[in-house]
Amino acid sequence: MASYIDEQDGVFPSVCSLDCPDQCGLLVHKKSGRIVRVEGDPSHPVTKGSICNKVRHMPERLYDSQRLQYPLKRIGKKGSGQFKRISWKEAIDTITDRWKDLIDSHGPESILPYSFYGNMGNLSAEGMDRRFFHRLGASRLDRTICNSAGSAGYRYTMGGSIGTDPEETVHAKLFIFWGVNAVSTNMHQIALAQKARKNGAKIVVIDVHRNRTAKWADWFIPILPGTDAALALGIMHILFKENLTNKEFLETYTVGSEELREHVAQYDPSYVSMLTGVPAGDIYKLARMYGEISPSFIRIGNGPQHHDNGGMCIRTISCLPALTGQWLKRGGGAIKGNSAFLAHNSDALQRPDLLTHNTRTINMNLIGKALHELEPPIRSLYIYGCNPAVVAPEGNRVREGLLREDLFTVVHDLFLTETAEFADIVLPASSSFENTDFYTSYWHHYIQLQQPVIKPWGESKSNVEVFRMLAQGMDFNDSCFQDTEEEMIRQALDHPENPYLNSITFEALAEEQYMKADRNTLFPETLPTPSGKIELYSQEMERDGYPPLPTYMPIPEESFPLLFVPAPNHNFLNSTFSNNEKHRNMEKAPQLFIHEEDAILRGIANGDQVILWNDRGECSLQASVGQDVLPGAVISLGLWADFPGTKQLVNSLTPDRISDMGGGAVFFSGRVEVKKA
Ligand SMILES: Nc1nc2c(c(=O)[nH]1)N[C@H]1C(S)=C(S)[C@@H](COP(=O)(O)OP(=O)(O)OC[C@H]3O[C@@H](n4cnc5c(=O)[nH]c(N)nc54)[C@H](O)[C@@H]3O)O[C@H]1N2
Ligand SMILES: Nc1nc2c(c(=O)[nH]1)N[C@H]1C(S)=C(S)[C@@H](COP(=O)(O)OP(=O)(O)OC[C@H]3O[C@@H](n4cnc5c(=O)[nH]c(N)nc54)[C@H](O)[C@@H]3O)O[C@H]1N2
Ligand code: SF4
Ligand SMILES: [Mo]
Repeated sequence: MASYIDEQDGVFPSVCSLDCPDQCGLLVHKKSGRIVRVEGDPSHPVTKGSICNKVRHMPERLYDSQRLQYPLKRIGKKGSGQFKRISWKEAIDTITDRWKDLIDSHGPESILPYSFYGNMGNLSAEGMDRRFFHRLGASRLDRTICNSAGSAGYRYTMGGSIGTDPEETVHAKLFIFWGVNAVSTNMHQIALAQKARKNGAKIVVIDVHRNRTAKWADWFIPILPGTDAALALGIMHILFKENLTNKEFLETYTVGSEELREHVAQYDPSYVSMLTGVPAGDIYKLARMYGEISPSFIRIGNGPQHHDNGGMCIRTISCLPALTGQWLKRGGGAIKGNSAFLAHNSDALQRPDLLTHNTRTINMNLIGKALHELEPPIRSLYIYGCNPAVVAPEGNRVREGLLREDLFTVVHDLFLTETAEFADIVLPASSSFENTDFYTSYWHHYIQLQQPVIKPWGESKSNVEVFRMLAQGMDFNDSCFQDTEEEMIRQALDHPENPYLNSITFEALAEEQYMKADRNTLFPETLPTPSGKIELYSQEMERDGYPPLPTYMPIPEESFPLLFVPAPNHNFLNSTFSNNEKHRNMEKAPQLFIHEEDAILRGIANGDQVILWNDRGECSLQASVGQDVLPGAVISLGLWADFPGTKQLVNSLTPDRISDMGGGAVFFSGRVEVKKA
């Protein structure tokens, strides 16, 4: 396999490792052994050489003087951020000695891994780490913080993460960006829609915020948070009533269309208007557009599913394309996610068979609660590829939990993050440009290989390498802990169960750099649902205790007046880049968008510093007063994280309730009050 490490100068292929659907192909320019420039790879069929600003500035982050170079051990009080350099040997010995003691006295379940997709590489995020913790018998983590409610909801309708091939969407004539700020979070879907727009396509955005995507659209429909299922049901009501459905498609490819037709009679547009804040006239206009324009494509975002009713919401929206038969039209349909097409052999990669007894599973959204209340307690946390002190809900509870003197915490990251400040041992992580890995997008259909371009920064190490060392320290002799990265990739690609992966071998991938899933039909003949069809009526849902038909269920009331939606921003990637001066300057300030009616009531003027609070905590932001949100809702952008003593941590305010499906997070269903600071 090629390694570009020893080449001092040149341009080398690479892939963006961030948790972003676009998963861009990159070209990395090296001079005298250092990366001096990162640009898009023009030959990548989907991302075509354009990349976002965040990653264009990546060299600054790679060579940031703050980047961790050595293992550290805590010398000051817990959380005080005082550390001293130690050797890797001391770090690994300290961790494994402590874990051996804990296993003897309290069992392996006293240890909990806590990770997410800070690096989307399959080996980095769910490879050697999973093998290690399975073998250890540690408590298991349910990784629910991102899209699990939406995925669960979508699965009831479609059977899996199966959507339109985004490359086909250039043929669509109507785009609905539904709760997705794609200009910031999926820029190449915007490029494809822009191309279609030149051929006459119309762009509709449904969102709680007049965000960058809304400003770019032909028609922005503002909606009250958590009410999208009602809007989708109102559209269905009109489609059935006005005979705008595709009967042939419904008969051949779906189950339950008759039940659905009867069921949606109750979602009269005037009633739906009352629930959603969308005028009845607009509901008619939208439904008729959707019924008449074809092909139509819905990009379903993550926003609507970060609510208590998020699973059912996505379940409901995902029924729409079937009603008008869009799945058989080139470019028609929807994307929530597309991971099924590149599913690899995760059993071979993660080795669940190494776990020989039943262990408890902990929902990552409940980490604050778990650190305080769980019996028997969690006594050690190993955190990697994730920054829970900033990104997890009920943030104050999380940070108080991390302060527990008896909790032994290890954090593996590229920077001394807000979470790492609470660690007992900090380990330096190499960047993805320093590792071997393979990447599978959850939006487009390409698998890509990452081969190391530069040597690891300081003494930093990849996730795979650290877990190899930890396995050795724990005296695990299983040969899988000695597998090379190349061997692991081969094991993952050997997956006869996924026909879309048929022609993709390690050799071919090493040769090509990126390869497309073997998808040769617009729409799979049979879906992985119980009936093999699109399930408008789902017996499985009934069995699982949900209404079998798409249904609107309001989010619970809280005793504060304003719904608070703390969404991501343009120049950070979750909390990544929030420590970078340039990115912070591009964002200007952490803002709170508030409707002028709500602002006047509270004596708040544009640009005022305001305090937001509820039972869970408080936070301070700068007011942006106007009409970018509906009255009754306020919106912030970005996971800012000044530390310590910051008041910008929006997750101090977010609830750790669990959504209706998939154990998902409900970041956008909390309520606050706001006053001038
Ligand atoms: N620049 C940038 N790109 C990113 C990220 C980032 O932080 N920054 N994060 C990455 C990750 S991990 C993810 S999961 C994706 C997420 O990207 P998206 O899928 O775009 O999801 P969000 O940005 O969470 O929310 C999208 C929109 O939903 C809106 N929203 C909130 N509640 C509701 C609702 O009830 N109804 C409707 N209709 N809209 C609602 C918000 O106002 C927001 O504009 O982006 C990825 N890409
Ligand atoms: N209020 C609010 N909260 C949210 C959201 C929201 O919209 N609003 N979005 C939620 C969503 S959708 C998500 S996905 C989560 C994301 O939350 P996180 O997964 O915590 O994402 P990041 O904040 O980007 O942190 C990723 C960390 O991984 C580190 N990292 C990168 N590469 C590697 C590597 O190879 N090895 C190791 N060991 N570390 C690495 C980075 O330096 C960074 O510190 O946040 C959730 N939290
Ligand atoms: S963050 Fe997204 S848009 Fe930016 S380079 Fe990476 S994959 Fe592309
Ligand atoms: Mo996410």
